[in-house]
Amino acid sequence: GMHLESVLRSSARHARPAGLTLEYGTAGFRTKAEHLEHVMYRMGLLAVLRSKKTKAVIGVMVTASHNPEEDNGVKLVDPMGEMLVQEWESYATNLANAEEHELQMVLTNIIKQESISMQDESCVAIGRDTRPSSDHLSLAVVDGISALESKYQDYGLVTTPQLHYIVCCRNTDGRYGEPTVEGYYQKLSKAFIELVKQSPDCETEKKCLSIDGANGIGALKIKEIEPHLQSMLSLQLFNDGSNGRLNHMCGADYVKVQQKLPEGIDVRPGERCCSFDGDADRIVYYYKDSEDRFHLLDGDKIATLISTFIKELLVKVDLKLNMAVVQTAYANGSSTRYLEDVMKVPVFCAKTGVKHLHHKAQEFDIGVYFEANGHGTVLFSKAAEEQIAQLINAGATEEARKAVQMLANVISLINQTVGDAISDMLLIEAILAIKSFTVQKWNEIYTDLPNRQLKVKVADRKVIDTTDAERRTVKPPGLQEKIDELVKDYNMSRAFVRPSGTEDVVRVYAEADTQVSSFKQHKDKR
Ligand code: 16G
Ligand code: ZN
Repeated sequence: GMHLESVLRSSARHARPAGLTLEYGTAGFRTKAEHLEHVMYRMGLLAVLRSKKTKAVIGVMVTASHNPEEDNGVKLVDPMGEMLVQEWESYATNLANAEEHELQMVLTNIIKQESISMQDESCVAIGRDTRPSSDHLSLAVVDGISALESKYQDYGLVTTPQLHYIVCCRNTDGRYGEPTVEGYYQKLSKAFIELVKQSPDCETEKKCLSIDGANGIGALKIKEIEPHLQSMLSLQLFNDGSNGRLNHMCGADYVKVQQKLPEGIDVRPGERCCSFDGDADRIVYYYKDSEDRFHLLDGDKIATLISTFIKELLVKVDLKLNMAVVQTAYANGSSTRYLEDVMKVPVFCAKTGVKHLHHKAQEFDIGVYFEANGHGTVLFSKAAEEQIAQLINAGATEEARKAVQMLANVISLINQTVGDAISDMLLIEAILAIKSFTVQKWNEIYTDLPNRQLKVKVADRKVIDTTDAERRTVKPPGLQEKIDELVKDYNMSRAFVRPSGTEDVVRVYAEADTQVSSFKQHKDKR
């Protein structure tokens, strides 16, 4: 048809580099920014098709998250603010890899297979991070959208979770909130202030938190939300992008993997700090003690803090909602043991990648999910939200009324569409204030097992195949037996290998109750 001719004409302006094949992986497409123009254009096209198919606004986010500044990437956001449904990932891959002369055929196939009616309305919401390449690349997305004569709205510089929030608001008639960045600030800050007002020392103590903005979009947005917080939280922002490079020696991924302080942040002993990643969908906390030792509070510690808090509130209001925590293989064994044995909260393990955790968490009235790397949120079922809303002002005691109000505010404060560094940070800060917890006290809830994470370059990472939520390998033969052999000489030990979904490497994880190697004894024994 006529539309597809204009698609091909504009496509010539965003030519695909010969021989480049990419895959829509765990977090969309991700590679060097200079190789992505055709992908952006084509994702603009795909977003329009997805919008027509779902009869809803679809999001396109241009970001490469925690990856280096010269990289970029793109992912699509589905109507409820969720990740693109898995069945469409292969359409994305096919479209990105099609030769120029195949483009029309690939598009026609998607339209046919999904029975898309091209006359239907469509609208795409676009967002981008602060990378130098993002502006230009997001214009290529616009070009794709325009080639199919679709409506769109460019929200410009936003965090990934802000775009997810906006898409969800747009498709729920504003029931989730006002579909603007300002609406997001208002929703979150109102809930935060109401929560913090419940803390015992709210009048006396100013809570000071140091934030490493990873020189990215999160820093920009922290500056915007701060005036809304009415001095209920005093923030000190570092790595705000004014000198350093994005994610360079800083940010949540650096701090988690290196297990050390980021550069560019001034840390006094005992002071609470946190790091965002490059698109502000991850957060980790940390502090240094008086002996200069570094202590990390990762996604597992955050999941524990939040789920404990919610469970305590549920007991106070006498609501029988089922709550579970969803983790990945990377979750520290101590966190799993604490949640199951002490908190009596059921814990489930999902494959790496937000979509897997999110999906599992949807099975419960309240599903708390966090990856150890700091990506996570809390999902409340519709039934849970309704039960909580009905109890407002109906509590038997003052304490129960307060607890219901707090639950309602937790629901407003948490970004249920996706993990969100700003929203998670505000919830954590509110919980610490309400419980009068210092960061040390939070850290002492349980003690992490020492652990290490490495990446190994191999010829073909796809020869490794895993099962049991990536905790065991089934291929190549013999590998799992070798791992078992090494692990069995240590207490509380666990190790696994898995092919990365975002890089051409194999990841290796190990933990045990000691960092001292028994390798020597092991050899002596034989
Ligand atoms: C992506 C995922 C993240 C996961 C990471 C694992 C999303 C939005 N992001 O960044 O959740 O932890 O990939 O990467 O799903 P890996 O497969 O290379 O270890
Ligand atoms: Zn991210």
